[in-house]
Amino acid sequence: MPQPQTIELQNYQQPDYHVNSVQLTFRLAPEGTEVTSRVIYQRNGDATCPLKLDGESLDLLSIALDDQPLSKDSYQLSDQGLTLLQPPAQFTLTITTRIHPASNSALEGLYQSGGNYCTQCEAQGFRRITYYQDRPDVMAPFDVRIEAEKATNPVLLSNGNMVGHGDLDKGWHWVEWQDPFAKPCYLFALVAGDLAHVEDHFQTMSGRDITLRIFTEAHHIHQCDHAMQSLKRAMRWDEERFGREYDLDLFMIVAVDDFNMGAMENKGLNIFNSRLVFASPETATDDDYIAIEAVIGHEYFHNWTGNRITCRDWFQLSLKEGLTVFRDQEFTADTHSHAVKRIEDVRMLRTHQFSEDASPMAHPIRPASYIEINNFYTVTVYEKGAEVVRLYHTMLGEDGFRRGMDLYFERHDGQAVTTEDFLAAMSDANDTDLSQMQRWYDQAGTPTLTVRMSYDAKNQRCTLHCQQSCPATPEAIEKKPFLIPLTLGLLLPDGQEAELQLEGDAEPQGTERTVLIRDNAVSFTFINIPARPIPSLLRNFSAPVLLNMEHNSADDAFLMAHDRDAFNRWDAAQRLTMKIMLEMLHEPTYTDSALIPAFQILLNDPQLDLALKAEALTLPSESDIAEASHPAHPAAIHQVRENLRRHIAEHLYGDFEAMFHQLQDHGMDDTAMQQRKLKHVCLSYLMASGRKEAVTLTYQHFTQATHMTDQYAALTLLAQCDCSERVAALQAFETQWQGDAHVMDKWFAAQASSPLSDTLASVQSLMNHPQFHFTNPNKVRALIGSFAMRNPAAFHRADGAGYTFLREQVLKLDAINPQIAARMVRPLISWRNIEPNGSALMQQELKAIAAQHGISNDLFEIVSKSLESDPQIELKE
Ligand code: B3K
Ligand code: ZN
Repeated sequence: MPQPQTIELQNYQQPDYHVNSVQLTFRLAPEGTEVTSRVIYQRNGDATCPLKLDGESLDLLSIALDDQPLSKDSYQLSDQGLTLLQPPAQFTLTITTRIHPASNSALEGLYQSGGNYCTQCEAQGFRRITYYQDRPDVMAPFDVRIEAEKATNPVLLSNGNMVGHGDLDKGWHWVEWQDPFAKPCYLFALVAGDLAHVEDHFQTMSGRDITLRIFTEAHHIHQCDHAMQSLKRAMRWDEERFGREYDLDLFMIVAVDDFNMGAMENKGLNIFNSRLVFASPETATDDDYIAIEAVIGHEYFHNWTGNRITCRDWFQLSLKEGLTVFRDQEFTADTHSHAVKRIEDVRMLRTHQFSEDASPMAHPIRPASYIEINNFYTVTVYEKGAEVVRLYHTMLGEDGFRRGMDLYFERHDGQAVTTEDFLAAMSDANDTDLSQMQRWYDQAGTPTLTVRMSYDAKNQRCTLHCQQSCPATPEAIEKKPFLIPLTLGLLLPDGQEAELQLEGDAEPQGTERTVLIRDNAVSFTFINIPARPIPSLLRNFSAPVLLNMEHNSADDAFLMAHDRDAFNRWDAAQRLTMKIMLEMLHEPTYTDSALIPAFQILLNDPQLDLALKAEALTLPSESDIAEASHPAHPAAIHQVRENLRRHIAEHLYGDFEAMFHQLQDHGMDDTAMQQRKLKHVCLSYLMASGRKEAVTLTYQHFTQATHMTDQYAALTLLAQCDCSERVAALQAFETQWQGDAHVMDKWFAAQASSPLSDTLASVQSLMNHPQFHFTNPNKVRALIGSFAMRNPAAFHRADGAGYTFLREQVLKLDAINPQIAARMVRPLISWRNIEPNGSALMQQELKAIAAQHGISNDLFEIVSKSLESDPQIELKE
């Protein structure tokens, strides 16, 4: 196959033509939609140059320049687009194309979902609608006219404000929309179909009334209230925390069933995967409720960070995504709990991003090259990107950060900019040199921060010796030092915090402070420290690094009990249990005397927030342990984790049982959610004991459940246990919920993530279930994704059948939906970190995929990069 083209950041050039305005007319038909675009172009510069328009899978019906049909020799047409050879300096280009929404299974461009029309244009879907300069730095106001059969498509939506509508012949009608804000074409959206809506209103801080509408198929309309309330909370929060007000008079959300990701921030017309809109206590878990609120917030917040200020090019993706994730994290934290949100985010970062950063797909948050940009909507660009934004917040404080944001909005509103522009705004607004921050954008890999403490009792001096290093990653072998803020406290033996006075300070400056590490090695000496302290480092996870500090188990147990930083109390528990499990991998009978008493104190501590308890009692995941052990033996890791859970459960059975019965949750408020969370951690330990009575209790919890949170937690636990209650619960759940596609996704996921030995066979047979559809990404994620990404023990079975299954599914998917295929293949790419037998089998499947003719660029990029030589090994040679 011809080598696909690599796009490089260093080759960026401004567009050859600006666009003054865009008028689009759609005549909708499932098999042949006609799109007419009328665009006014203006040359950017003096010299004559061709106009290159992107276009894919389009039938060109007509083309005219200033309303004169163009002769065939004045343009060139290819699979990639259309080039006007010698256009004038300013002109109107009118192009009509035909596209095929009904057969568009890639879900990019204009496609149908459940008979309704919708679009997805980010990153490069607009070129599947019409010929255009499909790049984010071409911004223009859009006017859109939609014509369609009225009976089947009574609702016709696009961005901005509706400015007219009327009837046409033969039962058709039209609607016109105008979006006054110049936007890149990736934010264009169109929705048409038979949709109902709920409506509400929001009064902005300046007193404007905004109409809010959520559209869905009529039978889901009663499940939209939580999404609507979340939207209103998000709008208020953005005003209060960032001073940002909504700018149009109408804000719409549409829920669709077939969607490649979670949601899309199209200007004034967000399109959502319906999984992230619908919620009722009977059908959605507490986690679903929180996720819906977060994603509604995220897409809404893009209106300022993404839409009003957008990216100059796709290398800058983290400019909008990292920043908007940071904003949605803060929204959730302010609305619920800062500590719990931070723990969840760090857990996710460590499990998914640290492993990506250690994989052949490691890339900086601003990559320097790509083959397929859709492959870079990653945990690195999003979550590590958000951590980098958080670094400014940690170093500058809330007020300094806000000054930086205000300057960023003031300078760049209406522009397409770069991450350097963001850095400059933060720096200039605070009169601080932050240039070293640039390395976080340019270098991949997770830095390790090694800290050694020395204490001089005679002079009461405590010194922290800090060193940083970062492994080689594909873009660079040698790394320059990062700017790392280290937030810390020093705990004295009585549990009190020491006053922190750095050598040279006139006086102590509180008991917590953030020191900046700029070089590879640096020391900080604190004076007047009356006794040898136990350091509490990297509080609130002040930087996305691996902390390497020689804490013994007693220190960790001490920090678990006394650290006043809730995050670090949790992290001490993680470190303690991680250390035990790593020991157990070598010595299965290993026990640690500090653990059980520490867990018992934690479980029964009346002061501690329930959700924090639940987090602290949850062991590091199998993927986290795999990340910490080289090479990883997934089966042994699973066994060790289960053994430790059983050990804890046997010792604390009575405590877990008492706590389970004591927690009485009612309703959907934060307290009830926290109670359920802890209750289910207790139930999972009871099940880990292997006692029959625990199975009976879980089954009872399942049958008596009135909330999906309870029902699904019990179902998941039963699905992991080889018992008759498993069969009964799975059957009852299926019978009850076969009419609800989203709840059925949970049923698929519960089975696919069970570590039982016959899971692969069940997954294979579930692919023939009437509710499973290969063309629906949610189904693929629930069944194939859960098996390959959330079930290491089953996926890595020794005979390699899990890998073969994934290869077969990925190749089938690639012909339908390359974006999803390229997502699903990822569990295979970490083959270098797996024990030799599994590693060879995984590599073999990757090679088999690479050898297939005609695979998509999406899949090619991931597979070829994962097979390229290892930078770590090159380093050693
Ligand atoms: N910006 C979209 C993601 C688009 C993904 C394109 N492959 C959703 C979001 O991050 O808000
Ligand atoms: Zn986003």
